[in-house]
Amino acid sequence: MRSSNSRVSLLATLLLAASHLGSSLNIPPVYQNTNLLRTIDASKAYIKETIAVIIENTSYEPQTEYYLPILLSGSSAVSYVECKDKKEGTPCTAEAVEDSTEYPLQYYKITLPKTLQPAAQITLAITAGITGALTPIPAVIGQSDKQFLSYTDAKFVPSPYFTEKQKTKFRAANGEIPDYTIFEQTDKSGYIVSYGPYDNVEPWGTDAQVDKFTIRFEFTNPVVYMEKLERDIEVSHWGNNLAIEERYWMVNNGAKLKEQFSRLTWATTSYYNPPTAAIKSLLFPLRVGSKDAYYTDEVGNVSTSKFRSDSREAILDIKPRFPVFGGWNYSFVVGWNNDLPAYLRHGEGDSYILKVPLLQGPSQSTSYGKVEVRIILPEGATNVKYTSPIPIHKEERFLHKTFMDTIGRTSIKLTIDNVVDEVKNRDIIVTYNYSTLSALRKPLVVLVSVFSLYIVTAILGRIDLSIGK
Ligand SMILES: *[C@@H]1O[C@H](CO)[C@@H](O)[C@H](O)[C@H]1NC(C)=O
Ligand SMILES: *[C@@H]1O[C@H](CO)[C@@H](O)[C@H](O)[C@H]1NC(C)=O
Ligand SMILES: *[C@@H]1O[C@H](CO)[C@@H](O)[C@H](O)[C@H]1NC(C)=O
Ligand SMILES: CC(=O)N[C@H]1CO[C@H](CO)[C@@H](O)[C@@H]1O
Repeated sequence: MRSSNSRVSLLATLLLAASHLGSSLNIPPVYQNTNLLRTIDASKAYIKETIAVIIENTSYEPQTEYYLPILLSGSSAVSYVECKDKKEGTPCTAEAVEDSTEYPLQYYKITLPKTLQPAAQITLAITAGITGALTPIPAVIGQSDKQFLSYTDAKFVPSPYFTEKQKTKFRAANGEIPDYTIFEQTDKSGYIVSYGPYDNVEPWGTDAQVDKFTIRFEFTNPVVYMEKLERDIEVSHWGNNLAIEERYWMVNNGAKLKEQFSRLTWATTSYYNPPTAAIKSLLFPLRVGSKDAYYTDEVGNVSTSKFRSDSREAILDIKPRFPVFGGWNYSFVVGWNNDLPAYLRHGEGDSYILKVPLLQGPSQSTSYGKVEVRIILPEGATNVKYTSPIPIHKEERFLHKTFMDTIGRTSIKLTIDNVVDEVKNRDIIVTYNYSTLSALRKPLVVLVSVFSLYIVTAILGRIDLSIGK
């Protein structure tokens, strides 16, 4: 993790190691964590960590910035960090900051929702989604075996500040927890393993000794991971339609299947519908009013899907052609239509406001390696702006050409890496200008094509093509 290779920075790193685990950020010790509760929720296919902390300004200056390091063990990565004032609900920003540290810590700089005066306190609620932190142990299991996942983290919550009192609660997916590290003040009750309360914990790592705990628990659900999702949102003023198509590259990241898959065993046990670590079906809760849903894969239309849409709900229930076991992958496409007026509003002049979910996806807990959302607007749409509910990592603008298009449709492609479905169903707001003239382009093109076709036919009709009558 140490990136420096020149002597000077090595020296600097060594000097800093005496303070905060070699962090090059030089974080001033201006706070104390008065009371901190960390909750680690492992009931999903990824980790949701929540930190509720009362912080106090122990300096002589008003403060606005607070630092939070997150420990990344193994192949884990932070998907998102969000923060708010726990009492008033006002959001605060959390941004990842670069530093060179001896430990795999990712530091976040949190800008407080309001300036904290000396001796004043504020309670922060910080949530983080962490992917790749759950390891199946054993890594390989039989078709009807139970699946167990393992999680490792630091006993004390990493913090560059002194912590007066802290406690950690780990919530497993169910009560079957065969192994867990036991320290002083360790308790297991039902789904929860808790560590602490621990009093007067020094800033993390100053004593160089970083205790870790490992918890292994049963996980009866598949670990659904979409390596990639391409989501197209296509607006048609002309057709008064909003079309959504999603192309998924799915993998089950759970324990791998030991022997050959036995369809017979599967068929006989399926009758009792036992919990399984294989992906048997995926349920897509769509927005009310969704229609014309379809589901295809590499082979073609898959008939084992159900779609139900009424005035209260719209649900697409798909069943892959085979149960997707650990280590297996499956690619498929789903799509549906919606009436445009439910998503599009006409603003001032020739401006339009589109409000549509950035991410939808299945109801089973899911994480995504890469999400590419393409928003395809009509031909001639200009002045495109958007407000995203989550940070976008890459943006591309292009013209999307299809049948009967002249200049191509105004499109934007937004790429987001490492997403967890915690952030799904939040709307992206896209505004653009679209003039009446542009709106006439489509019917004009159609008219002109039909007319030219007519002329050509008429001309051809007059030419005598018959051979020597
Ligand atoms: C695809 O399958 C669905 C579900 O059985 C069926 O309703 C639909 O007609 C099929 N579509 C085509 C094009 O075969
Ligand atoms: C899916 O599995 C096949 C066969 O094991 C492999 O060749 C392919 O690369 C995998 N695709 C993905 C997206 O992992
Ligand atoms: C877009 O429409 C708004 C509202 O009519 C107008 O104020 C603005 O100038 C337009 N922008 C462009 C680039 O046409
Ligand atoms: C200027 C001031 O009031 N500083 C205070 C900041 O908070 C610490 C701890 O509460 C106090 O000891 C300081 O006096």
